[in-house]
Amino acid sequence: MKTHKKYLARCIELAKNGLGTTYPNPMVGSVIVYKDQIIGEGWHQKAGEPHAEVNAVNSVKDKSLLQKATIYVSLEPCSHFGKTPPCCDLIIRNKIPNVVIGTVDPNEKVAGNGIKKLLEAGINVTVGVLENECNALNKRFFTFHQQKRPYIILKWAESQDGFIAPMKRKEQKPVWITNPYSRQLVHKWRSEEQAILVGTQTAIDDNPKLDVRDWSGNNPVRIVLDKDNRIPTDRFLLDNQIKTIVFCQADTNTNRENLIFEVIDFKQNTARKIVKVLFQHQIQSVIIEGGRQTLQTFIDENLWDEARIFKGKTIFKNGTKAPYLQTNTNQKQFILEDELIIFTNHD
Ligand code: AOF
Ligand code: ZN
Repeated sequence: MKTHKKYLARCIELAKNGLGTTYPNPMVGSVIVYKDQIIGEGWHQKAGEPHAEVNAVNSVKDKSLLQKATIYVSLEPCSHFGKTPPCCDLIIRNKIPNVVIGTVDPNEKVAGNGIKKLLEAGINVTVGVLENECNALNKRFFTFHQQKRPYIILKWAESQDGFIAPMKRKEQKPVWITNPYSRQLVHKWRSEEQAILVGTQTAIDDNPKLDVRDWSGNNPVRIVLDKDNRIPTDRFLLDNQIKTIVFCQADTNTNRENLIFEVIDFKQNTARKIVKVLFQHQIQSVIIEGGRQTLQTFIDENLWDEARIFKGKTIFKNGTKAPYLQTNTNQKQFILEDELIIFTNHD
């Protein structure tokens, strides 16, 4: 069991190379072991491209060893024809006698069928090694498939005295509360999520681009709430440059290549309605970066999984109060002089 854990831990490590690039697929890592030596490794890099097991098998130099080897994989090998053929068939075809799996794939198309197929082929299958860690690795993918909504991260920065924006603003520019390192970290976070969401007032006041210019990686899909069509068309968010979903109340706009308008009724359960539409768009994760009202809406409807809050050194004395979040557990760390507090909303 200890050896199994060691190799599964390596699978997780490999899988993490795909953070931010595998959507809508999960991050998966795989290692192939013969006589307690790793003879092959691989991870899933991008949807549409080979799965982890395929890359691991391809990396083995002496393919005759596969018949005596064990393949470790952080997620149940797939049994279906998706964008790529089933990994189970690959394992069976190469006569790999032992398969050790981290956790069962929650995707309805797989969900135990992979394990069944391997067992029926007479393969030794072990399931549930480092299961919690493998579930946590794909918290976004699991939330999406099991709860039929994206994984939701709330993010804001507040001043030492608890404000997210000062009273008066001279120009349409965000007022930075945190230091440049925290700011870069935020861009890294953006690159890790599939989508980023802000409310109307933030779009108007800050004119944000919501891209990852301080980090390398994919730009998330932008999502903006524009209930009353108040956002001026010259704002970056409406520039049609990055895929952007605009939630509005009345359909007075026409979709453009990268600009998609979604009509919802904002009266009640707004957050619930938004996440339902995002699920239909196959969005598996979203980071919500403000403003106060938008963040509070998701908190009040208890539709969030993580809150990442920066507390800067700045003092505003007055302004927009930070959202109200009642919770007990937290992890604290410091990014230079800024305090970062992370809350998780697990039941
Ligand atoms: C695996 N190994 O590395 C991954 C798996 O459209 P496809 O063919 O890429 O299939 C996507 C689904 O396959 C995805 O939703 C998930 O259920 C599974 N992902 N499975 O055996 C992998 N990435
Ligand atoms: Zn597969």
